[in-house]
Amino acid sequence: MRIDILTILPRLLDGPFADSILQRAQEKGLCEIRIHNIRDYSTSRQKQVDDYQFGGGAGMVMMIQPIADCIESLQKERAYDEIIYLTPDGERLQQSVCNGLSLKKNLIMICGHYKGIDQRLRDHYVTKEISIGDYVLSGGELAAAVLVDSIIRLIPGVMNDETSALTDSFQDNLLAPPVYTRPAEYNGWKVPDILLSGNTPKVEEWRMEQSIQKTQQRRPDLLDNLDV
Ligand code: 6GU
Repeated sequence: MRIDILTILPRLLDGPFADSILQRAQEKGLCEIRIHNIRDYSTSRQKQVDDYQFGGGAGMVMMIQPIADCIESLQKERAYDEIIYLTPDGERLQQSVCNGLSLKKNLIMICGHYKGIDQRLRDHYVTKEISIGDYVLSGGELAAAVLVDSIIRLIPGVMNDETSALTDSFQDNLLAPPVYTRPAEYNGWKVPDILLSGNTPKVEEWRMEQSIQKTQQRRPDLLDNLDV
């Protein structure tokens, strides 16, 4: 998979992809993440990327030209499955969206700033608009990092234990059960006996019960579209 990210703050994205799972995924050639500085594509003398909004009002708008030229130059090289705009007024991200995007080959992500990008970019280039939750960030970069992470870890071969992505919270609309590791007793706090029993079917049954109980308590909304 290849992901091209368009931003006016490329340095914000240096960190998130340089470590751990995302770094290894790139080294193994399972994904390629390219950051593009939108300012590099501005044809204006001052490398302008934003301007006042028509109709007046506070806040700048990101201009069409630099972003359109960047997208078109990328499209000359390859076909893109989705052009995603990260924006608080997009569709709220959930696991099913991550699962779907993890099957794609080429993605573009556009990080918005200020009042956002000129609506004509959304009308003519953008194919998907995503928000990562009901709160406002100062720009789309951190949201793009979240989205990339959530997608890349699902690509086969990226995680050490491939089954572990399948047992995440949300993967079956249930929250994950509690987990324990050694020692079996610490400070008098014991690990549930069932986990030490070696009885795998009973352990699985217990985990499922715990998942359902936790989901009922914390996220009853998830149980409305349960498919177990
Ligand atoms: Cl995608 N962008 C910004 N600026 N804020 C957000 C968001 C995105 N998702 C939630 N809040």
